[in-house]
Amino acid sequence: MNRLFVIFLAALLFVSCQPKPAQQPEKSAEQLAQDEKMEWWREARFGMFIHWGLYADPAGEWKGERVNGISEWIMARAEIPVKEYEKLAKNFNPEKYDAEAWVKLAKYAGMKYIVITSKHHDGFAMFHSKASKYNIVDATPFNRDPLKELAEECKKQGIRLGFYYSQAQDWHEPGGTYWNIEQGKPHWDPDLKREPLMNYINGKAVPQVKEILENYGGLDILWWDTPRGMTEEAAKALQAVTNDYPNLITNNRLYRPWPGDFQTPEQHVPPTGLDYDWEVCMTMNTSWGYKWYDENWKSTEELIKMLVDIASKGGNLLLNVGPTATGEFPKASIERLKEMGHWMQQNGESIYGTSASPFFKLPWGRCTTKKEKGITKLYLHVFDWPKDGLLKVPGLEGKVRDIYLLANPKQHFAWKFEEGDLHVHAPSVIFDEINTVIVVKIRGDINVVSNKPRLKEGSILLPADFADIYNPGYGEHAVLKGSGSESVIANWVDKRARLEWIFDAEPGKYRMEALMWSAEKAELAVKLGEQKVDIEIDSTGEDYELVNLGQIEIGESGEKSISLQSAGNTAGNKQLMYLELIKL
Ligand code: FHN
Repeated sequence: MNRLFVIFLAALLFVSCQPKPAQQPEKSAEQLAQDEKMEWWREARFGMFIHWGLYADPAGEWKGERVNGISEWIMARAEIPVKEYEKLAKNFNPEKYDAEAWVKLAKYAGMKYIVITSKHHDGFAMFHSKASKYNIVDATPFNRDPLKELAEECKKQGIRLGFYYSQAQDWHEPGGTYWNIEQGKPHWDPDLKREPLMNYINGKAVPQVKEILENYGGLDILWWDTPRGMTEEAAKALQAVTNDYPNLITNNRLYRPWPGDFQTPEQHVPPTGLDYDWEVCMTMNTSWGYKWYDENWKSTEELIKMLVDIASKGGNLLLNVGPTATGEFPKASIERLKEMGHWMQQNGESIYGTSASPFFKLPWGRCTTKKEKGITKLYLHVFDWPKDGLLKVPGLEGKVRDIYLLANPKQHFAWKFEEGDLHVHAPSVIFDEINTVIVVKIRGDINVVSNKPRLKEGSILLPADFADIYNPGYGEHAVLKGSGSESVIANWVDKRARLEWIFDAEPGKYRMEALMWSAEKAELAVKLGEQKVDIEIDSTGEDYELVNLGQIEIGESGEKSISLQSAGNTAGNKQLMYLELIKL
């Protein structure tokens, strides 16, 4: 027999002996088209948000007084009359604006797309618009279209571009909505004679959206915002415009409820993944627009860990920069972007095109994963290096072929499987102070036996680092400090923050306790599934104490959740409590 034919027969036999892959439900043509459209966006994981407008000039101060809140809201916060705010345009001359430098820095930081405010709630267009003279080319001495320059640079440097457009709130127009319109309140400027919403939608919003979609070389994203006072009629009029652009990605903020192509958790990271495309939008300090005295900067470490955390849950991060009225990025933003870029140059592979972590919880950090050519790669993001130099990957099953350092693939690590976990023997050297990425290369698929805690005839400990922390968008965020037995939930200040633990349990009656510290008498709402009990706890004094949270009864076996929310304490809005663990 011909040799080639034998090889062919052998290959055929091999193929037909392989176990059949598990049947995946077939995707509809619509889902396939959606996957195709979202492909680059899902792959990107990291983008830059830019909030730039007239508000960069007052930068948080009006008539010598500091105005509370985010700077792009200054017109509403300080109740500035339309005619007075308009005057800002006369002096707006961002001569140091350099689209090439902005794009270059975004790319260096590892960002794959930019979304910039083409018109924020103040109604001022940062692009040349025929639909309204209230725009940067016609109303300012600058006389350039910065968004055109940005679009050209993005094309040149190969980065995707999106425009933010405030479709409902337009504080400049008689028909535009404003923040408390839904409460029946009047616009703060009595001289702005009101008109129906559709006058503004048809007269400005629709024509401007047509302009931005037509004149900027084909946008990749249109980012709607704050659908306050929106009507279905208005949403449909705008949707009719976007319908002509099948590849355009839009968010969920056109109308309420509105699916869009992705959801937009703002100023907080969801504790778990979502079964929909999502993108966290986040400021580096507090304000979106430039505010000269906003020094509440997140550290580069926080930002890198945030990006990794989001990627490990299957989402994107849109990280904001608020340029100044001269057209420059604030120094603090530049520093952080460069430092993030430095980390991304070495570790970007562990972010781009990755999928969510297959693990329930990893006490030392996060995991992202990728599958290519029959190889599964696990990227272990080690935030807290185990002191004994032994990195335990819980419940992992698979044919490990190699383990190495992503920043230096020549550095390999020994491993063995022990008691169902993979143990990576890594010397107790801290490779990267923020986040060391170790790659586990596995042939074929992996299986993970979940390390979800299990409560059965006895006790269970639910440590702080197994809690999902639900933080409010704006306000103080409760945070996890440390890991394993040294982990603690700190900065639990906001009453809206909620801690939740998921675990498996058998039926029975259990006494519930929390190892915690509370300076004051406090109230806690404890929820087990739908059962809710309000508990008063005394001050724990100087140190942590096991505090009794009462009895709970579990009727049926299966997955359960316990959540804790503080109803406040006698100390007002100060640190409510610290919590180390829950014990059942
Ligand atoms: O009101 C705006 C705010 O100024 C900013 O643009 C953010 C970004 O997501 N969106 C709105 C608040 O949700």
